[in-house]
Amino acid sequence: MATSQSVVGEEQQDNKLKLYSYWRSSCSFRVRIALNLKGLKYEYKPVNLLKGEQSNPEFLKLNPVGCVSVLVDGPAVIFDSFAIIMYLEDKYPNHPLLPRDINQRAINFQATSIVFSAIQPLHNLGILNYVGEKGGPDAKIPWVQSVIRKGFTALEKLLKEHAGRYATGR
Ligand SMILES: N[C@@H](CCC(=O)N[C@@H](CS)C(=O)NCC(=O)O)C(=O)O
Repeated sequence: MATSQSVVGEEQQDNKLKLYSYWRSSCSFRVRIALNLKGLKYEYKPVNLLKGEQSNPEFLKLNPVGCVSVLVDGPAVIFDSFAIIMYLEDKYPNHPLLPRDINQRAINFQATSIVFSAIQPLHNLGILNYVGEKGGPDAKIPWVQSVIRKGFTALEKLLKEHAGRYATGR
């Protein structure tokens, strides 16, 4: 996991981060990407969503919402991938994830917000199970497609003027 850039992060890190995560979860992917871009080492704590481990009482003490990811950094327990990434950005400023320019930052926050609030949570496991219960198993895929299509359409409009090598930034 560590890259050659991780040396800087390791020097600054005096206690080991713990990440409660599930390999196939997109929320977990973004946190792992942020940790790796910053070159931070962490201990991986798997939470198997398919086995319902997110609802275990011990896990709910860390995240009362019952979702991954959760980051534990010494006494700090942080849940929600956006909150975790912003915490990492503040605490470990090496290899910054955000541009300095406030207008460019606002573009990043808008893109983030579309993914965090208009796409991903509308088709997470809990919601999909609910849609399946109420509308039957065939209702799931059209629901997911409609949510993703709407969100990606918005993302494309937002990023049209800003994308380069990356979604925002050249
Ligand atoms: N806004 C939260 C959403 C967390 C979330 O929905 N996590 C999903 C995995 S991507 C989860 O744990 N789902 C479990 C469930 O729905 O029971 C974040 O970005 O961390």
